[in-house]
Amino acid sequence: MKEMAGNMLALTVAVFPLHGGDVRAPSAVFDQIFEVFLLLGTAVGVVVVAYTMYHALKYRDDGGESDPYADKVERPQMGEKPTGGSGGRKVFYSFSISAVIVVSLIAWTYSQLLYIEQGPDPAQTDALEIDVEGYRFGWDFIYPNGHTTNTLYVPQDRVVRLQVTSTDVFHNFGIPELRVKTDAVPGQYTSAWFTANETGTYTAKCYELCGSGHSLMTTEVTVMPQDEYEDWYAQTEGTNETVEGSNETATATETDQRIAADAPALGGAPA
Ligand SMILES: [Cu+2]
Repeated sequence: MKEMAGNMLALTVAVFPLHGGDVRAPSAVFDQIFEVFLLLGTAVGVVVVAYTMYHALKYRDDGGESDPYADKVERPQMGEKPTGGSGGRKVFYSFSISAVIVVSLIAWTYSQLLYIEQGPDPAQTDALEIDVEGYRFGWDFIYPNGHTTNTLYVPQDRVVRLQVTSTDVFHNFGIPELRVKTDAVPGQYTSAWFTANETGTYTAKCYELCGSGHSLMTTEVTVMPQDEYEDWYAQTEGTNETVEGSNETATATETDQRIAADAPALGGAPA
């Protein structure tokens, strides 16, 4: 029976591939990790502080001469080891409960990060593959039909897989809001993935100091509704927003001008 249900599920997934919107976005995963740690951290803090306060109050020196616990506890004499207690039961419980919490947190976080590392099953998702090329100082995005842009256009609710490389020095491509970040190394491709559940404009940045224009090495990421994206993509066939060579030069020149304007000390000769 269980097996049959499993087969049915596999069949359903095979016939109807997971919609990008059903995939847990990296941003949701990281938000959840943050929330779990915040919640547990707060709980541990509250327990520890409350326990400390309670005992500080209970055993405080109230100025009285007599020891109200004299008949309840046996105080050790100087040089004598304390006796009594509960045979280390409290220590045992606190150690084992802490160990269980810490080990399960590590295991759970690790499994979440493995998911981020590997991404959703490619057989079950209709991912959009985009090549990203970093150069001093900008980004080229190359779509499956060969179309190249300097702004990243992606559809909403679809898994986007990036193959990131560099044509000159080390860069690092990241879109903070979508929780994507990966190295751009010349001669090598590194992959990253994300899904954007909301349309809008995000910012991609370079996260590896790569020269005087590094801080200006930002670009826009535009997330469009799926049908709008299909329309846009259909009319990109055979056209390039960045013509090989000429536009890269234009971008570089533009960046140089921005550097010169923003920070004369960086680009220009000393006055
Ligand atoms: Cu860079």
